[in-house]
Amino acid sequence: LIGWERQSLPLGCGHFGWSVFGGVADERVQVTHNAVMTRSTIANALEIRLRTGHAKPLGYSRWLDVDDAVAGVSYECDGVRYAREFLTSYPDRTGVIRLTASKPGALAFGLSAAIPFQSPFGGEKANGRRGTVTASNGVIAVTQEFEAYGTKFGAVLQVVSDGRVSSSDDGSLAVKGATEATVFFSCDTDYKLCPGAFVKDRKRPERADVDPLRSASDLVRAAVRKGYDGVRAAHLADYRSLAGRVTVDLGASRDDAERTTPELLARYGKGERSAYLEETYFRFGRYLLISSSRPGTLPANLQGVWSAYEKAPWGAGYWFNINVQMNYWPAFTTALDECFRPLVDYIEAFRPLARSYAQGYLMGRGLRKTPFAKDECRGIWSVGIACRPHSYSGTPGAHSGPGMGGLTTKLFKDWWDFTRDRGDLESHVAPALRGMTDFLSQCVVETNGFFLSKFSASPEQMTEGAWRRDGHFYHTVGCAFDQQMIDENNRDFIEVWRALGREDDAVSSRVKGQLGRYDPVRIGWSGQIKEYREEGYYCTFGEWWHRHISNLVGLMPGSLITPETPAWLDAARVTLDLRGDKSTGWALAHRICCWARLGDGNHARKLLVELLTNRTHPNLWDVHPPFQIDGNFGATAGIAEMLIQSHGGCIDLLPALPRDWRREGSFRGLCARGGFVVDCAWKDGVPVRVSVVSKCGLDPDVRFRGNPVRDVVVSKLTQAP
Ligand code: FUC
Repeated sequence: LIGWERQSLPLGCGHFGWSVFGGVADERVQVTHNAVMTRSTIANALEIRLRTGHAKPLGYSRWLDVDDAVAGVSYECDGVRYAREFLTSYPDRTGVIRLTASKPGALAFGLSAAIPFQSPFGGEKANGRRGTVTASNGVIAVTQEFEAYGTKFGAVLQVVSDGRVSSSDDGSLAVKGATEATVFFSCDTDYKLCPGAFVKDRKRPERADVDPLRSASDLVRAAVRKGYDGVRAAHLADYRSLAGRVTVDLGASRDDAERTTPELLARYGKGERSAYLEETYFRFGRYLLISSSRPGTLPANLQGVWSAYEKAPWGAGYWFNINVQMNYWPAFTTALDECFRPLVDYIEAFRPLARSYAQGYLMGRGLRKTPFAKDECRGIWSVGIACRPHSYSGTPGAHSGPGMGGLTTKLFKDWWDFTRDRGDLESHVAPALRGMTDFLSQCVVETNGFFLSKFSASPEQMTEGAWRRDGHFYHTVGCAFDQQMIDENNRDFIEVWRALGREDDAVSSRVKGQLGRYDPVRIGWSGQIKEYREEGYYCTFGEWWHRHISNLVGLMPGSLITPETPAWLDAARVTLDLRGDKSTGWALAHRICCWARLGDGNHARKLLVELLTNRTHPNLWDVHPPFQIDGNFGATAGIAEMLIQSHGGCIDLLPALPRDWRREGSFRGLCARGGFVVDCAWKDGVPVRVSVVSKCGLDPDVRFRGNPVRDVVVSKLTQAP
């Protein structure tokens, strides 16, 4: 596990993920499929082994090319150079390993697949797992069955080679006398993303009417027919069409491009800063999102689509008190809005259940007396905390308040703002916002002239600190997290409703009566943004260095605290200073974004340095600990926020450019709200060449340090509506 976390190279096509180790004698490719679950946790799906028996390699190298999403291994052994290339293809739902030897006939290896963590059915926990691995005619077939939700999994590996391929009774294949060989792989499950997927207790979820082994073998057969070159070409065209939209040049040195990532990281940790490493981290963040979240797949979970665990930490779930939303923070600014679709599909699938929970919450907390009318809270989704492919946990409570819903709506509002796609606005954004607004606007109670969240909790903040046994989650009324996110959500809904030209209805009228009285930001005696209304000095309650900075969600991802509210902005700075610069992976990422929004590039960079020095594995995965991918995504978004922002009504160029990036640099393809795609080159920290593509014909208002930027080349793809 430690090797997997720190060293393996991730590849993925959303449907499944591969972790490639690059072993010489024994190559390991670990497979993850996010629907493969034991009870409430995603588990390692399959282990592929490729045994060469090679020893004492010379000139060994392994790599992951994030511009092409291809990994490789190469070394020399007994005078022969061996090479392997690995890729996973979204268009073909296939993984491919291509092996070659420099000497004709020198390539020989064994190929096998093993089902990890099998356990008997019928135990008390009903958590059995079993399966079969068989081999014949150059094909390995794997089937698996999970007792927990009855999930069926199928995988196929087929070898095509110019050598001899033989199959053995133990389910493995052997290749001999070859010069080249290609291993084609695919897998599938009978998971069906639909309301019936979410079940309580030990009920059986609704299943897709597919035989996963059959669909895996159909996919492999099609890939074999297409051939290695065909699959590779389709993969490159697909991957590059997303990855190639954006480039960021922070002034990297050419020498650094010749160094390995672990070496760069080690030097960086000792104070040798590398813009190349920072650029790579940014590219890697986008790479991970493209590899783990594509239309038709499950969303990226806490580990994206990579899990070698038997029991993944926090169940590899979708955690709605910041983690899953943070996964998608880079989606819009870095031009990957397609990658957001899986979260939309997922959320929409559990609406009926979420609605019943929402009703239970409001009635249970005395916030309403009667069940929902037919059209109330229709578009709602999770206000629970942890969700998984088959389970959906409850309502606000325990450690997080209803403001969680606003964190999700923010993504929907951004989806609309960045893409301006009216079809998505009508079918997805508006219903989602309306449903959540309907719910959140009922979570509040009029108190001393304010509308305050009656149950309220600032995510996971504890009295007496987490380290004390008698510490407990602090429950209150109207904490900053809930008030800010309810306020953001309600304003976003009104804006979207207006954009659609809709008449006032019950929800919008209620909201209009409440907006302006949520009192989302209060300043305390330390000059801080209070986390709690009853707080005096900073941290009257809770942990001083708490990882969540939930009193700043109106700064990021929200748009409540901006240069238009200077006193709040100052208080946000005080709060961040008091909270300190040490934290866990994703929490550092949130701080990077916040400092960027405060316009303090040097401080944002300081935290990026902290993240790369103390919270990043040699393979660039983020460390919470354990490995948690939200930090990769949050920091990628943070780097984009340092270069461009647009939440304040204009396109703000280089709002938080750190000293070390100032001399010369550029970005291409970053996006701004209003449907803009922006290129910008700078010298000595000042934009020198700026061009904007306006996708829906709006005129961009481009600013640098608050002043309009002249000489912007604007091209409009359509006329403004
Ligand atoms: C939130 C965080 C934890 C962890 C978990 C998955 O609850 O507070 O630190 O990241 O999600």
